[in-house]
Amino acid sequence: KDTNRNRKWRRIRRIYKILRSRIYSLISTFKSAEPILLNPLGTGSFQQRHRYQQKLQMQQKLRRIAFSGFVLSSLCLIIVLSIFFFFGWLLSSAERVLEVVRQLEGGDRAFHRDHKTEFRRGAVKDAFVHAWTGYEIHAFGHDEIRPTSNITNDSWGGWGVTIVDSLDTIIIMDLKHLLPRCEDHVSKINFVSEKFISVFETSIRYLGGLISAYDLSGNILYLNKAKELSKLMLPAFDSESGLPFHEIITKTGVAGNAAWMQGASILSEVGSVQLEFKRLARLTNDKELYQKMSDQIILLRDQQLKAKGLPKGLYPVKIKIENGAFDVSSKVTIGGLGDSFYEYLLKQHLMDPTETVFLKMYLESVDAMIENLSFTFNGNHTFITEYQNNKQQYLFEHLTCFAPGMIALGTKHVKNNDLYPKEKRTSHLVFADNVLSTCVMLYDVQPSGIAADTVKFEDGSLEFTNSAYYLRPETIESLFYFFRITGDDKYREAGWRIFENIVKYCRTDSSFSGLKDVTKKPFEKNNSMQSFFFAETLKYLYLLFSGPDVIPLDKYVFNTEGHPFLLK
Ligand code: DMJ
Repeated sequence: KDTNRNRKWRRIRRIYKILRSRIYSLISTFKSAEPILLNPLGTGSFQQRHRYQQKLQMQQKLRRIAFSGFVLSSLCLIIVLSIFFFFGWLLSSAERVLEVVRQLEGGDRAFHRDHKTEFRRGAVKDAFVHAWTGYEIHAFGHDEIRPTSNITNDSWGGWGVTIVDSLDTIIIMDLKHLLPRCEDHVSKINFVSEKFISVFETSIRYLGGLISAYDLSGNILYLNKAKELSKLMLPAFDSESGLPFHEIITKTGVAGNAAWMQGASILSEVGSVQLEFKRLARLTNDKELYQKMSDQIILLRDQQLKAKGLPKGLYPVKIKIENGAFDVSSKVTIGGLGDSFYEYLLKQHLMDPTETVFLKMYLESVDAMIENLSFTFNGNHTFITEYQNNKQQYLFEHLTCFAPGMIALGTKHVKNNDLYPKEKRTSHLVFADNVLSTCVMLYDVQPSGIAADTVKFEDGSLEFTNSAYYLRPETIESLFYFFRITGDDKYREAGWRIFENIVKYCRTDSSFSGLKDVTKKPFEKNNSMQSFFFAETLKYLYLLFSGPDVIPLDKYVFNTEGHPFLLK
């Protein structure tokens, strides 16, 4: 029977025969090509036949050489490959390739370097150099330059906070020629002061800056200076509870809280100096200091559990320094006065994954943020609000925009799957992404393309309760984390838009300035450039346009002032 199958086989056989005959005829053409192409023997003159014979011999010789060359090189290749194979070279390089593939699969596509990204990275570096040059010319050694009047400001201890806060950015941006002058300055700083200095700000900017510069460069000068400063600051922790006072006179060790605080301590201040002192404790092998820092946070957790009427995971901003008790009538916020306390819960766990208590506290807080503090504006913009005496304020601060980045970091870099299962990570990441898109929207809606500091979401409209811009980093910080973690280019695009507008409206002849009002033209400048513009805003922008090999997130953790510490 001429079935379909038989017909198919016959066709295959026919194709095979055709192919075979084609190959044979090709080979025979090649074989006969020689005498046809050259002069066939037996015809022509003696000289012609002689020339032909010579050519033939030469051709045969060449063929022999080519053949033995081929055999020899194949043998060599086999020998070399087997040597590499036995010494594991091939294996480890395959491992490296696999690692790249794994990262790509995890969404980390930042490996692709392209012209546009390199250009943007260069533009951010240029902005840093522009701002730095102005500071160097007009204010070197002072805390800050006033960017429009070019006079100096010294309200951060007067030790040149811009220099210390910028050291690691200078190293990361590979602007090392700027370092000798900075090092000379750092070596001459005398941290003994007769004036009160802020414990929190000194810790995150100076101590954090020095530790990070040491972690990135290994230059012992920075570590020695960090030790010198921390020793002078330690009396600030001599309170009944062990929690740090707000300010200290380093000359006398006298510490206390400022009058404006009306006897209370602030959550973000007492709860976010731990990362700096813990990293230093590791570098100096001071286990007691390390434990002391952990104990402060445990005390706050115990006091939170005792406080009445508070949702689990949320902490009011005012605290009694004597025992860490919370003033439950004070507000709960993830923005200013609360922010970095939550950030340091996660980061202390990343620093030491065996301290699971911090992970538990952190996860409770994120859950509580979603449950109690988050709202949707006009159906599609998620924001995190403040709450006081059981009442939501519907206020959203630029400062809160660090939270999406923090959450994204946790979803990727917490190793403990039992406490942080996959489904929870996914829902947290989705929430964080929604909040980040609100942060970006708040830039995009302004005529300046720059977000206001505080906004109130009210009945379908936005009220800008503080329309200034202080060159803050938080949205850019979150864009950086999101790009690193998802590899989605939209985060880079948003960062670039923000950067372009900063250059357009904040750049002065000598550096960059904050704006008094981002909602109204001509976007008047406020004559202020805080050191976090160098330490965070420009650093996170630069990292946004860098590959993941620049400060990899599994090797470093950033303090709240953008200073990366080694995780070891
Ligand atoms: C920085 O000094 C730190 O990030 C701090 O934690 C709060 N915010 C400012 C920058 O806005």
